[in-house]
Amino acid sequence: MFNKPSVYFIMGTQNASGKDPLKVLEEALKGGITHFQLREKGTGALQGQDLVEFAEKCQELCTQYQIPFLINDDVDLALAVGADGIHIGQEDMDCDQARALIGKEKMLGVSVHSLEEARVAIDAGADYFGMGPVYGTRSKADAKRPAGTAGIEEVISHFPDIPVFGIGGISPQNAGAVWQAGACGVAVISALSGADDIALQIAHFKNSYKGVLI
Ligand code: TZP
Ligand code: MG
Repeated sequence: MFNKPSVYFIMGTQNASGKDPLKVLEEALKGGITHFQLREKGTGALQGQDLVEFAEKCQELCTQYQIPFLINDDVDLALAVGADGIHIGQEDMDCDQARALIGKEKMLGVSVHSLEEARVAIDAGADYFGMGPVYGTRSKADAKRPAGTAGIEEVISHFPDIPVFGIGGISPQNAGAVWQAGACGVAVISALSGADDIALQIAHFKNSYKGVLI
């Protein structure tokens, strides 16, 4: 489920760079992403029934390619479409509450920025962490300052059993430090959604783990 090197794709319709978001997702699934998160945010974001229908189509595609389908923040939507899990940030509901709502079987991902946040999330039954932004990002309006990889290393040294994904501004060219820090994967929006050849870009991410750059 969290084998290295994992490539976790995150996308909402706002990230599809003018392309059909479902085509972008299918290209990414064909190309070998290991996880997918629907993160529908900002002006023009799908809502209500439109969002449910879009999420159902994402779920169907992920099921077809046997890749876990997670939803950002929205537990009700995750339960409605039978997603495989949810991902929450520190400004969302408590991890305990999220775990209680989704039950034991679904995956719970949590964004953490410190050892203390990591401890709380583990106690609540988090399955993995997202940590960032590692580098500068234009994909999250309220992103904190770039944190580099020191925090990832620290959390992994204290909690070696929980998978950690680096997130924020990660490309195949700068992913090396994320792997070096011990992350199991990279979580990526723009470097995949904006790629001309998504499958090739995924291959480059996976090669970056072996220290092979293009
Ligand atoms: N959380 C921290 S940075 C970020 C999120 C959702 C955005 C990552 O997007 P990109 O385009 O890969 O920098
Ligand atoms: Mg959130």
